[in-house]
Amino acid sequence: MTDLAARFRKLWDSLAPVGRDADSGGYLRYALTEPERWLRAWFRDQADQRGMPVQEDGNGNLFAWWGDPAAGDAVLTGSHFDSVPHGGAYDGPLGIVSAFLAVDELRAAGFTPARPLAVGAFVEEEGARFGVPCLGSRLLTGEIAVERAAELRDAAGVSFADALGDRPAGADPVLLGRFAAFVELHVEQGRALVEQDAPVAVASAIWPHGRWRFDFQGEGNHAGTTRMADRRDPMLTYAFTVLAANKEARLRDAHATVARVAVEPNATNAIPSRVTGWLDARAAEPQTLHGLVEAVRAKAAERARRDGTELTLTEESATPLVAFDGGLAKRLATLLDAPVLPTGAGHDAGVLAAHLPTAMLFVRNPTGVSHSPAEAATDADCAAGVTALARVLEELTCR
Ligand code: HGY
Ligand code: MN
Ligand code: MN
Repeated sequence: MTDLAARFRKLWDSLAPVGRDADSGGYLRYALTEPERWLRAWFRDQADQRGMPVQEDGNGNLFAWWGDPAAGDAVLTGSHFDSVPHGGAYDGPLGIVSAFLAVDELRAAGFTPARPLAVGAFVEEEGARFGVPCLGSRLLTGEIAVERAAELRDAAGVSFADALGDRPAGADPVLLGRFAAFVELHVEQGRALVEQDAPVAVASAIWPHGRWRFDFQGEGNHAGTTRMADRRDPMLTYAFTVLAANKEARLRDAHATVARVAVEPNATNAIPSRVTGWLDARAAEPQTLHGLVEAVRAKAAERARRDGTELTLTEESATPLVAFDGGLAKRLATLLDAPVLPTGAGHDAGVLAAHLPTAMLFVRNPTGVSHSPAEAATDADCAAGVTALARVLEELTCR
């Protein structure tokens, strides 16, 4: 194992156990809960060890600075700590651990950046607790209203503002204006690098994607005394909609997932009064995504008419097609002699890309699996990712 791989493993092991579920092996690192707060303290400690002052932006995002923030033209790197329920180890934290190690690599080489460099940790990237993905970066950039963000609530009814300990500060154009570029390193969520036998890639684009909430209202009643013909059962409309989403996505070579459902009253012997399902839909092209969601809506509405139920559809989050800065992607792919890949996964880099030149680096994931305990990366490839990130940061801050 090379020295860098060993140093990666040592730093990785310092946070790997935090929030890990002993049964599933997956992670339960929801934003601003105890495990993620431990990781935020770890972030501060790592920054302190490197003499990097930490700035909070009032939205839950952290920024560790190498150089004077007021000098402007800074290069930001980093990612997020939070996970989906029983998510993998690498999705998010790999970008933050790699960023601190890249700083170490640059310093060990005697490099001093000509412009400030910052390591960032964005809050609630997965949206697993408060329902809106990239909440921290959307707040920083003003892409979500503070009032809406403050009132987002988790399953226990705790608001984001309460979890944060204050009303979120919202857009910070002064801080955002201090960044000239953002580079996020992330574990690949697919097998393209395995197939191309390369440890690192540069991102070209993020598919347009979003989350839509389908509320089906029916009539609660007794499971044993209600004739089938007399029922207005929202579970039927929900079940049909799940199958319709799968079919319409296959017809369009798009992706549709209904993986979260809430049932009221959720009792074995009571016909539900209400069923809520969340659709995660993604496609390579915006018009394909729009067509997919509209087709699912129309099929759900048609079935609701037949079932005597009522459908309410709410768009909870939408991310347009993100085409990363082409010149930057090409420059980095040439620098690293790395392939260029699109992704169907959303990232804070996808939000920031609308505000400043942004790039992503992907690190090979042997399983290609993500949002699951099966997500993986080898120490050697993670070390290659650190080396690549250090080279990119040097290239972007050397003048
Ligand atoms: O859902 C996504 O694509 C990202 O992991 N938040
Ligand atoms: Mn993720
Ligand atoms: Mn992620």
